Amino acid sequence: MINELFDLKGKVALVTGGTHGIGMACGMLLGKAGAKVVINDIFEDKLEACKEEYAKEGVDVYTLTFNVAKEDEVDAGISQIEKEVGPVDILVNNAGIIKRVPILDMPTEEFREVVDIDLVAPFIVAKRVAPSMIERRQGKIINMCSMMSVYGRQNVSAYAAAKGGLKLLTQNMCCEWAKYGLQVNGIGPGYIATAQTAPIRVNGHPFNNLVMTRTPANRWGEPEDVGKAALFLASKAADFVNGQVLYVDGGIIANFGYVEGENTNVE
Ligand code: NAP
Ligand code: GCO
Repeated sequence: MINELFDLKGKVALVTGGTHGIGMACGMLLGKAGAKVVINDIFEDKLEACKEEYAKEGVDVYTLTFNVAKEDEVDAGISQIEKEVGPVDILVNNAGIIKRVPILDMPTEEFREVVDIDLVAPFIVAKRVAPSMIERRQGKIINMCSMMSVYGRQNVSAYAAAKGGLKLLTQNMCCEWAKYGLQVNGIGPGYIATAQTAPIRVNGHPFNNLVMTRTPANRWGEPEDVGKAALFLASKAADFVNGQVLYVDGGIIANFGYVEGENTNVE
């Protein structure tokens, strides 16, 4: 009974941006749960390289190169997946970028690029796979949000605006598609140790210290922490979970913060 809840045999899962980091962790666990996993990336060489890593863990992935922000490439890509693998049952809209630039220094084109990939692209890909899910009265869409879906922070305005929008887009997809048997949810990772956060994760970097003190679990998350949440949301166990963002953040969102040596336990 319990294993059946998380058994994804016979399901086709598409993970965008799945050649490393959080996307790979999601693809790996969905594959280990029995799904036929399709990994997308924008660069062919990275897709070839990741196949070996997946295979080492016993997961044979199908790979496809397309830019998630280009609607014609997404349309052609999904058509190829439907033809060669099968209709998409599970979509993980994981691909994303970040640019850490103060608003006053950020060229509008760069702002648009971040929003295009982090917000418009999940719209494009979900809109392309949803009709088949609706026809089959089943489907799981998981949008990779962020704690920046609810928090701002200096220098990540485009990213936070996109991830905030992605939270509400997730809720709207739920409003329109839940009645057809689709479950649409988000995952909001906290600070996770990947290439994306490498620049701010070096020991001694002030930001690394901030994350360690602001995160009650007192550690950076691992991509696998997020992959487990994706497995849950992709499984039967989450069939009545809809329009939610599941934060995988070690408690950081729940925590106002503290300073060493504070003495607030006073009458
Ligand atoms: P990452 O290491 O930068 O990986 C992002 C992936 O997206 C890469 O595989 C990248 O491919 C791919 N990608 C970027 N633009 C693309 C495009 N136009 N078309 C197709 N693929 C594209 O990031 P990560 O840390 O694993 O994060 C994955 C997701 O989680 C992102 O949406 C990120 O915003 C979100 N997130 C991350 C954290 C964190 O702390 N790491 C926290 C919250 C949310 P290339 O490598 O070939 O460019
Ligand atoms: C940053 C980090 C964050 C994380 C993540 C936190 O510069 O603050 O990169 O944006 O990527 O989104 O949830």
